[in-house]
Amino acid sequence: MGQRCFIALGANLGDPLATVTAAVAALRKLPDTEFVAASSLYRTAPVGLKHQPDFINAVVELVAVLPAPTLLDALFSIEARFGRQRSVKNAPRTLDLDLLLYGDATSDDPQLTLPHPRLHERAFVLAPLAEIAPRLVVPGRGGVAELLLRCADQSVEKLSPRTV
Ligand code: PH2
Ligand code: MG
Ligand code: MG
Repeated sequence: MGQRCFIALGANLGDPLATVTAAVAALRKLPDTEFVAASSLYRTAPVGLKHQPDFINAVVELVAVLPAPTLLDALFSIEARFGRQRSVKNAPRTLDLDLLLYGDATSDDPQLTLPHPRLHERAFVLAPLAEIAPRLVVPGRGGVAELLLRCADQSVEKLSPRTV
């Protein structure tokens, strides 16, 4: 039996719409995983460092037979393929892939904290997550729909397929 996993995609450098679309296609092809769903793309205001371009965000659901650290390595290699450079925290990026949830696993490991430590307070994650898994409960945090209501002050815009 695999683990139900959710991955957040984010990009705000280069051609973020094309990058996130291509990254979803790369996630579809990951070995030892079964692709379940991809959210719409969202245009979102930057959270954290304000003076940077808007992001394109999305969330993908898959079932993974891979152990979480192996899945994380696979995500890092997709980021690298899309030209990700690591500088300061929250810097603009060509592609960020974050493992949000790995089944019900909880972990305090700084290399891989599960659930993702900030997912419950970020509309740019919760809006696409609630779109594909509206009844999902984040261990220790609560239901995604309720969590999203609490971030109503954060601006996210769902893009219609025509704008993508
Ligand atoms: N990612 C961050 C910091 N801030 N803001 C938005 N809107 N979208 C992101 O993906 C994002 C962010 C760190 O990973
Ligand atoms: Mg991130
Ligand atoms: Mg990241």
